[in-house]
Amino acid sequence: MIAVTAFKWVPPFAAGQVRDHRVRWILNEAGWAYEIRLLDAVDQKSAEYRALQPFGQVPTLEEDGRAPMFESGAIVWDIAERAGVLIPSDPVMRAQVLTWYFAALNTLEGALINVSEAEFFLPDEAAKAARRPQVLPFAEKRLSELQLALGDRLWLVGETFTVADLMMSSVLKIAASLDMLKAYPALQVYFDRCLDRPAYRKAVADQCATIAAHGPRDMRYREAQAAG
Ligand SMILES: N[C@@H](CCC(=O)N[C@@H](CS)C(=O)NCC(=O)O)C(=O)O
Repeated sequence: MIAVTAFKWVPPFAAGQVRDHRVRWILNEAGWAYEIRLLDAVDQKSAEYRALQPFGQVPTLEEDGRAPMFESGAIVWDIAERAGVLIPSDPVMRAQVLTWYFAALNTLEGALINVSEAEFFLPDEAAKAARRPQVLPFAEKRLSELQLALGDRLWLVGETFTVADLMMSSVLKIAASLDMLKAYPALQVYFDRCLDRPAYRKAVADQCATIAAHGPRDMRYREAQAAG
């Protein structure tokens, strides 16, 4: 059996955004059964979990007979490859898919996360206003470069949706959550096209259902803090 870790609960701004949605999405695309192993803040800090994920983050992938994995990018690629879905067999196309896959995780995600951290984690409007000029222009530059590179193509590589589009649209969810995509109409259309898939809808609906069924107390934040 395959098990994926996810949080019991996250604040509303993060519901549907937590990176286990990527792993659920590719597993749904592959048609592989899996179970979700729910974590709270105490579990996150435990030595048992750190042995699986040294940084205490989600997601991880555990599978009978295989070494456990962490890093959503590594997990999604591994599943796509083994299931034979969303990665073209042609080596030239495959290399292009890999290139865009890394571009999503390396070139776009960090820039967008900086904005997201400013908007969602800084304590007040003054702190946000001070931070925005340091992070927003760079993220906007990246989005505009991506839109230019995409041009009028439907997908990043070739004629069909690939794992590069899965990862890029998952990263663009960060921009969408910040209301940044509407300034890039072609990217917005591309983004909507990528998410228009049953495997994606189920991934996010399942994550949100779990979060809705729990609350902050289930995360045992105080106990985790008390434990040091
Ligand atoms: N690069 C990692 C990032 C994982 C990550 O940041 N996970 C977040 C949830 S989306 C998390 O677990 N945050 C809690 C923490 O860092 O303590 C990946 O893609 O798997």
